[in-house]
Amino acid sequence: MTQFQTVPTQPIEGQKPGTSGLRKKTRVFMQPHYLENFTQAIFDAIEGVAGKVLILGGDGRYFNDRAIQVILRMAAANGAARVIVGQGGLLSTPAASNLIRQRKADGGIILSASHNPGGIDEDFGMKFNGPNGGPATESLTDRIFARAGELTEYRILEAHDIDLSRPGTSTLGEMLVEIVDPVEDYAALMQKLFDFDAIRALFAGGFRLHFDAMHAVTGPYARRILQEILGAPAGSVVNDQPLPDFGGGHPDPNPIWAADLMARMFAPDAPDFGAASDGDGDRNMIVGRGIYVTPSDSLAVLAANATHAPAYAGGLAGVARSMPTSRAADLVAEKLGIGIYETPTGWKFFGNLLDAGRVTLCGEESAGTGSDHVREKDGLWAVLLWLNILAARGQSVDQIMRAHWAEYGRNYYSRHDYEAVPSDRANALIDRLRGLLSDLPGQEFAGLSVAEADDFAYLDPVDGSQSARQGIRILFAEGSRVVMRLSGTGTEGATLRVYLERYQPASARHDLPVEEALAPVIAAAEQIAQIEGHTGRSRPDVTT
Ligand code: G16
Repeated sequence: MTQFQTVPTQPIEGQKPGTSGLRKKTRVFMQPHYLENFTQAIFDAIEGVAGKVLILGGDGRYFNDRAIQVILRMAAANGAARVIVGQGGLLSTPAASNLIRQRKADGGIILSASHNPGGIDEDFGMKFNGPNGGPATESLTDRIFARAGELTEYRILEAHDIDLSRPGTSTLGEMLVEIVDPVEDYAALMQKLFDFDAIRALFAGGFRLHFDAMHAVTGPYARRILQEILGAPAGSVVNDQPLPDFGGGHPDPNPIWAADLMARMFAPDAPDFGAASDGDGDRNMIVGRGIYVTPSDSLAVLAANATHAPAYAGGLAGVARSMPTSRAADLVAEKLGIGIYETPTGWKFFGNLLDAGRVTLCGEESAGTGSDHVREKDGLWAVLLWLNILAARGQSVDQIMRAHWAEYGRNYYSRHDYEAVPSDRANALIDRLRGLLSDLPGQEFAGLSVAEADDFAYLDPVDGSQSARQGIRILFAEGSRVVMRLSGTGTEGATLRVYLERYQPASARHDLPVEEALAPVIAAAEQIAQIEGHTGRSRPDVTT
């Protein structure tokens, strides 16, 4: 016999969603009432879940399984009609977005701290996606935060755990719990978008792939799609077993955290194509034999070549990129004569543009690329689009990149991260910069003259909503740029992100080491922002 309880509680400080949901140390989430309060705040902020259908899953990190049982019992006590859960509690973020759309659900809860490490002493996270499959808008996350700050009780069922290990349907109180294969619907969607026959022929011809799933959620997806359906040889997908601590690593697909992949792709016997994805499967990293493709360049190349894939054969409506992402995609959009949109950091800002049909592709410097097939960035989708393009063009990644730079010019790009900086110091740096903005134009730093400087503000062209203070932009007269902002996804102190970009036109040499090409921009950023003085660090903790 199931019984439901109303449990008295009180607000817990700090339940404020950041760039992508609420991310905290796992032990913070495990505190009494913490998960329950935030879950009830979500339910209340969407005007209850009575009679509604929800999708639920996560990236398999430590506490994923326990959190799912609690959320299921709370959904039942709050009157939800049905919750669809990924088998084993697993759903990648893009697969969850797809399920919300396919099943016409009222939304979904995804448990993940993305690329942050997992484990009892590492990070946990939770985000809500709406009926369009996309991340909660800022107005909804504001409502969730407000509700979390005034909660006095939550509702939960007293019941046994649901067995998540086998597909099928059971009941929890009055609510139906449907356990589904997390890969099936997603794989079917990919099959509709891309030319699987061409990719199959590529592998049949001996093309060698190395996909690093980083012991995170994409393992089962990549194995099924790349090996079982497309015929990449067994062993092409490595680290394919999702683990609660991701094998002790950071499931962050970039040259630092995917160092093994980089070593493999720069070795003499390197495969033709290397890729990786992150904790929850929405990020991607692309590496050719001996060449790393920056996420900003990847977006530009995908935009320029998307018509090779059946889903995009009719052309793109437009392209959107987050403001700190390089302007390489802008050059492609200009040439194609399609719209280009610049949004604040955070996938949630792409949702309105996608829903309104203004853009087809979106991308971010933080290793995220996606399209209107779901409302999240999608790591495996990006890998499959690259494979489709490689199959269609019959060229290597290196050849494609060089041809692209020759046609459009090269936007040298790098991001410097200063992690776990005391928040007061990081805020002081940004506040000081804000105060300097109006005086910067016309001044010269490291030989670069400032043309414009502002704090990026976004006016959503679809719903008219405004988002201010989204990052300091300093544009130099010869087309270089520095952007500085504080990360909204960290769990310790503040992370200062410094985004550096320098354009070399189509006729210039495009084979300089990135640090060398960017040297004047790096020096100007230091002179303007006094990074060392504020952070006490003479160099970034992570450079990507
Ligand atoms: C999240 C967001 C992205 C954002 C990234 C970095 O990615 O979904 O839109 O670009 O964080 O944000 P920040 O610079 O504020 O740390 P993910 O993959 O962590 O969910």
